[in-house]
Amino acid sequence: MIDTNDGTLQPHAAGLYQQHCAVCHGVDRTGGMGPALLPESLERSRPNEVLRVITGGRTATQMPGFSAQLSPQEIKALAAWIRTPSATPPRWNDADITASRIFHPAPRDEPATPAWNADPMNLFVVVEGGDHHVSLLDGDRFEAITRFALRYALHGGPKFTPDGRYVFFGSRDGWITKYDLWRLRVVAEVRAGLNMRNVAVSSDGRFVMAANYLPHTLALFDGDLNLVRTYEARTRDGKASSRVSAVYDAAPRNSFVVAFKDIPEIWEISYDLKAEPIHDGLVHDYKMSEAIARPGYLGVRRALVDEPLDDFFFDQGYRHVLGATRAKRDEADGSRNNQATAQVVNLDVRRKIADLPLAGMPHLGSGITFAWNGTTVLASPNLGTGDVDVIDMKNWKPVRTLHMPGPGFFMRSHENTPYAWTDSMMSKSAKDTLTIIDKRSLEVVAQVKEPGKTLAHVEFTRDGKYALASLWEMDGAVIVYDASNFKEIKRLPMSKPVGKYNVWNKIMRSEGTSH
Ligand code: DHE
Repeated sequence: MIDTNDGTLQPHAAGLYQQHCAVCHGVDRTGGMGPALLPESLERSRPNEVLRVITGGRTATQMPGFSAQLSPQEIKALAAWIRTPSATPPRWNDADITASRIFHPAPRDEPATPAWNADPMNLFVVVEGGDHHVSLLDGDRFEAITRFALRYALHGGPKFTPDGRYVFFGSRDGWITKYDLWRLRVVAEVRAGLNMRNVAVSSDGRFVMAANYLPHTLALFDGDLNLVRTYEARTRDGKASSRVSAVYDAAPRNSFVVAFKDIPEIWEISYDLKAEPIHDGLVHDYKMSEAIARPGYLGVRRALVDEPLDDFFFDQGYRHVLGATRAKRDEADGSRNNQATAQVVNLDVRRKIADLPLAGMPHLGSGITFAWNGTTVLASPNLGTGDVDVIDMKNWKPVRTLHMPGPGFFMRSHENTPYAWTDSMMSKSAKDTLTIIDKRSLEVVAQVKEPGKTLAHVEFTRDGKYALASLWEMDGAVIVYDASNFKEIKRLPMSKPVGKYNVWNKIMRSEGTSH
């Protein structure tokens, strides 16, 4: 206990942390066997949840409960203290990244063939958030090939090499894991940052890029997760730095495209060896005399936009970035006014070319595109209004707003099905419902339900004949539906299956799946 200014005795939270927590979560709270406990890492956890975990532990992990060793007052003090910034800002530089790399060389004489008998292009990788495992499913027989433990709190879609053999997973704590789907083993791991958003794999399989919140960096690796270089997420004048919203691979452009949470820029980083030298500024602003000519290869090409983009998406040709800026939280009461702004940026001319007429909180990252009525449309769930917005991508005008039973997070379809599926997982009353939209009529035609449970995140088989959805519960399941009549075919028990990813749909960049 320590004396405070007001004369009360308060538990010494920093001391309690070093005594009870540091061994697993790191002396500087950056993580170890347990996850990082920095304010940035805890942003998504409610205060009561943190108290509950310290008191009672977390099932399916090595986190024990501390109710026998610590008083409720001490637990409260600890829970509050881990939300305060560290006295010295945590460091994660190139040397730390390099030192964190773990590499498992291939066993001698390892054959370059799958160790199982299934269609390697119709596999599903299922991320099970309940106990931090991944299941590999045969997408023809709907049977598990293997199940393995991975890093705590994976987030974002795993990314595949173009041959479909290797997959890269990213965790919120910054770990990237390269896994060999054919030989069923971890190949390499590296910690790219302390708090990471997502990873992207170049379409030629040579590079992996990680987008970080903490530190404000992008990290570029080769295909075996050796660090190539980091990029500081800074404005051109170096004055402001930013968290990175996300990075995606823009295959037809041979480049990575990046947006930022705090600075109004979009970056394009080309991995094309023949990339033209670039001027690190704006095309419409371009003056030869001021040009900073640099080799274009792995250089940063910036587009300045009106506002930072929190969430973004592309057209199928990757000429346009469709981005949304979420309303900032009110500093006094933490509320949002539920308004976003959305824009279309042309990556060739590197500037905004249109506003997107989307109110509420469009979740563009989960959008899909498809042909409709002689044009191509974008359909995107909306976390604010709960509607699905359909936009004509020729003129960026709204075509239809479809009312859902509640706000949803994910939307999916496939070239071979006339239907798109979306969830309402953000709604208390409708989280158990998947809504099915006919892409021809733009009408809702059916719903499937798991009463009282959370049902979300659909992915199709390679041929589009079956839709797999997550029963998003600790004792959950992946449910397989016939995609033509929406009847259940099979259910495979899983521990809170978060997302599932079909190798073929991902490497072929199906228009109905995420990028
Ligand atoms: Fe995600 C993908 C951002 C909260 C589950 N999420 C993504 C991507 C981004 C993103 C930028 C695309 C990365 C990729 O696939 O390469 N997510 C955000 C947020 O900003 C947000 C709202 C707040 C946050 O703190 O991160 C957020 N996301 C969540 C969740 O709460 C979810 C539901 C549960 C979880 O596990 O964290 C969640 N996000 C997912 C999933 C994907 C994802 C399953 C991959 C979707 C896909 O089908 O590709």
